[in-house]
Amino acid sequence: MTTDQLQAHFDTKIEADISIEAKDWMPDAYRQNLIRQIGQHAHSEVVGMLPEANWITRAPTLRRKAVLLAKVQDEAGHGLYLYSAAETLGCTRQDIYQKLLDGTMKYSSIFNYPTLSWADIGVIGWLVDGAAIVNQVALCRASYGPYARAMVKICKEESFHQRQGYEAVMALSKGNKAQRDMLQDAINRFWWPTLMMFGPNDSDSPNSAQSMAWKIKRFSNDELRQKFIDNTVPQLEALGMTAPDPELVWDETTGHYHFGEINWDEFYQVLKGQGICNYERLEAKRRAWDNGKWVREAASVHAKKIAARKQAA
Ligand code: FAQ
Repeated sequence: MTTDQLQAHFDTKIEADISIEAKDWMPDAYRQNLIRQIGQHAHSEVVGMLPEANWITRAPTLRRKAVLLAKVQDEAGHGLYLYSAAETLGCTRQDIYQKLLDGTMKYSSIFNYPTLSWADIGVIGWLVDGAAIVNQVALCRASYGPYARAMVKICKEESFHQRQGYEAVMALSKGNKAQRDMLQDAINRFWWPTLMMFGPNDSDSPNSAQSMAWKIKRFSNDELRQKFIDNTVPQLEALGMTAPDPELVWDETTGHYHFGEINWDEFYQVLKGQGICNYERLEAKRRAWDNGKWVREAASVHAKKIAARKQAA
């Protein structure tokens, strides 16, 4: 087939909602866009382990500690599914991971904020995983099969994460004044950064139009952000807590909550590497990579020995 015929075949499949699979022909820009998004998503999962891991040794009870350990391990697993999905597009895991370490590939802005109290852990489960699910449920129908299938498995686990987070914040909301104050403080710090997870407003989102035309993204950044707010405000009210947004109000005419303007300067500063924890997060990942060098070398020597034995047999 000529390139024009291959392109026409690809367009027909996108139009008909037929998944694009790893061995199918695809335009190079589609491939590169997916490597960018899936790679960033994978990096977010593994960098996202750090703020929560900060509280594993300080969880208030054995039960909370066991749940947190399991959750952090789940995030590592999500990173692995996503690196595997990215590799089906022809990149290597090592190459994109190196780009994370060099600071040339992004990861979610939310993980550049510190976890200062135990309430932050509940709030991350409730708000951050809650936002991740709203975004990722839509990605279960992404046009690239390996990405969409990874998302189905990840969403099941993220739903559990969101519920455990809400259960943890519910316990604090029913606690004493110090516990309720700690929870309110965590909500105040994480509310706006969580809304930033959905990306810039649609009018400032350079990738959205093409990603939606290719059906990688099924909803725009603003549509998903609004959906998250509509889902979350009743949960906030049930806790008896408030959002740090004086403009947050139910709008009868639109049937949605109206909310105030996000501080986009802060968002872009964090993306440029100037968030509170950007340096610390990348340093932790670089240190782990260096410390793991001997493991990678031992594994590769072992793999070579096995291959040589097989060849000789
Ligand atoms: N942070 O044109 P758009 C989780 C970048 S997983 C950093 O709108 P796009 C689980 C964007 O990459 C959380 N960068 O881009 C968990 C682009 O830069 P580029 C991660 C951001 O791709 C929970 C530029 O801005 N989830 O939380 C952010 O169409 C708890 C222009 O933006 C995913 O990655 C941001 N918030 O839409 C783990 C979901 N927003 O590449 C541990 C998959 C935008 O041109 C604990 N990704 N940028 O240099 C997506 O759905 C999309 O990539 C968006 C951005 C919606 C994030």
